[in-house]
Parts: sequence; structure tokens; C-alpha cells
Amino acid sequence: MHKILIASLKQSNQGWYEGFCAMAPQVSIDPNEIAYWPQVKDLNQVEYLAVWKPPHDICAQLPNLKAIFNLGAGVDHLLLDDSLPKHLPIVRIVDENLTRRMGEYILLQSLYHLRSMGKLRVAQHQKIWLNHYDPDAADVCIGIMGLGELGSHCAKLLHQLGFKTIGWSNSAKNIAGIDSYAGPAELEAFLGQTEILINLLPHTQATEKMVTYEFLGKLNHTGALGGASYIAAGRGKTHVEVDIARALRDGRLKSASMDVFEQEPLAQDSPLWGLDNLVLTPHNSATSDRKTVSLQILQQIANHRQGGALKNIVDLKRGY
Ligand code: NDP
Ligand code: OXD
Repeated sequence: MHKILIASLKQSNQGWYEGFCAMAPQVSIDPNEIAYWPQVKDLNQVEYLAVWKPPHDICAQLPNLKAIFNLGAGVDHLLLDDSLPKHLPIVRIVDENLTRRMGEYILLQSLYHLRSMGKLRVAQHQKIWLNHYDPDAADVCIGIMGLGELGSHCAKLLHQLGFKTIGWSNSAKNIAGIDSYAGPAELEAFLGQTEILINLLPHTQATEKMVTYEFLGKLNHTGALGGASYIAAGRGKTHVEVDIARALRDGRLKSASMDVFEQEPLAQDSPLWGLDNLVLTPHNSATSDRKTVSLQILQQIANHRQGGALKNIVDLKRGY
């Protein structure tokens, strides 16, 4: 009987199913218990659902569901679905592999902007030997919005690399070497120092369209970097793309890296594609690893079946 159902985007549904089946024996779960949408025999038997952007209303068809597992870290796509049952636990991914990948992306992009790689690439195309001096990382302030699982890991890496590193979140944090700012009251003080702004916020009502042209105007534009840079890897709906394009054109932003967009895939006619001072990546800064994520979810299911508590449950009131 199918007790565990996977419902992901069409292109990854079967891949996740294969990942789950391969990992199941490690936690003594019979792979025959696993199915992927819509190839499931009896919807009444399903107890655990693993999803990424599932078909709308799927939960209404599963009367004996005990828990929903999100196949990624961000749950905005799920919480926006008003058919989602509010009484069931929703579990998100907190995974070392995913955290490490995000760390790689943020380091790569931070160094790209510190070392003026965009400018040097343009010079290379024009065969110009550009005499250029970059500032010391210790003189450049990086500010991370969102000091959760991903943001706090990135903050530690950036601090180790020598950047002056600060962070902003809902609640104050105590991370060695990182100055912590919290809540709306401390946002301006945070932005006023920040030269490279990293956005690792979840998409919630409170964060929607937060990063605007005006918001970017509050960054530190006169620091050692000689301007401000923006790196977005949380969610596209937390910023306003036309404002970012405008800021990149008129110099309010010196440069940017964007992995997340208001609509994905990014529309062919978006002005962002053509900007030399923007590094654009297709929402792949930290893709969920099939092996580690499948195993983690199956471990949670095995533990829950024995009466254990689920970990990493989403707080529906906060929305992340
Ligand atoms: P967490 O829930 O661990 O952290 C979220 C952080 O944001 C917390 O520090 C939280 O504050 C802060 N925060 C939330 N709302 C506000 C607000 N209104 N004002 C200030 N701070 C706020 O999430 P993760 O670190 O695991 O992931 C962050 C996001 O990254 C995900 O939600 C997802 O959207 C995105 N993501 C993108 C990926 C990609 O490939 N591009 C891959 C994986 C995730 P506090 O700590 O006080 O609660
Ligand atoms: C996630 C993502 O939230 O891949 O995990 O965006």
C-alpha cells in the first residue's frame, strides 16, 4: 500500500521517487510504500506527503495525511495555497549539503563584487589592460538580511574571509564576530553600513517587495568598495525587479548577482538579461540534493512512526 506520496514538479517527480526508493532500505522502509503523483493506488492510504510546488488541492484528496514535507527550504509556494490544511505539521528542509551549497554561492558572488570581476570581464572583451586596485575585504562591510540556517552559515564564512560582516533578522543573534541588527527599528542602521547587501530572507507578507529603489538608496555608497552591490538568493518576490534594473543602470547599484526572480523562469523580455553589471543565475544557488533530502525525510517518517517528534516544523504564523 502506498503510504508515502511524492508530488513535485513534473520534471522532477520521478527523480525524487527514485531517490526515495533508493534510500528507503537504509531506514527499514519498504520502497513499495512509496508512490509519486498521480501514480498512486489508493489516496485514502497516504499518510505522508513530500512536495515541491504540488498540484493545487492535493491535500483535500488525502484524508489520512499525518504530515507534509517540503522538498526545499522555502515554504512560500505551499503557504500561499489556501487549500493547505492548517492542522497538519509542515516540515521544511534544513540540510548540511544545501547550506554548504548556499555558502559556496554567496562566497563566489561576494568575491566577484569585491574583486570587480564584472568590470574586468568587460575590459577583457575589449582587450583593455585595466590597472585596477580592489579594497581589502576588512574595509568592506557585507550585510546579510536573514540570519537563519543559510544566512548565519554565510555570515560565518564571510567573516572568516575577513569581511566586516553584519546581519539583520527578526530576532537578535549572537554569532561570534557578526554584529546583529533586529527588526524594523534597526533596519536603517544596518543598511547605512552595508556595502554588499545579501538577501537571504524568506518570502512572507512582511518581506514582500521589501527591496525597492528607495531601499537601495539607504545602503552605504561611499565605503571602500566605491558603491553598493546586491546579491539575491532568498526569494524573488522580496525585491522589485524594475527597481533593481533602474539602480543598476543609474549607478545606485554598482553591481549585483541574482539567483531568484519575481517570476521564474525569468521572462525573455526582462531588462535584467542585458545588464553587464549583473550576474544572473537560474535559481540554482542551493538546489536540494536528492540523496540527502530523501534520506532526511524518510528518517523523519521512520522516527514519527515510532512516536518521535518531527524536526524543522514551519511556524505558520510567521510564514517561514
Ligand atoms: P530560515 O527560516 O532558517 O531563516 C530565515 C531568516 O530570515 C531568519 O533569520 C529570520 O529571522 C529572518 N526573517 C524572516 N522574516 C523576517 C523579517 N520580516 N524581518 C527580518 N528578518 C526576517 O531560512 P533559511 O535560512 O533556511 O532559508 C532562507 C530562504 O532562502 C528560504 O526561505 C528560501 O526562500 C531561500 N532559499 C533559496 C534557495 C535558492 O536556491 N535560491 C535554496 C534554499 C533556500 P529570525 O531568525 O529572527 O526568525
Ligand atoms: C529552496 C529552494 O527553497 O530551492 O530550497 O529555493
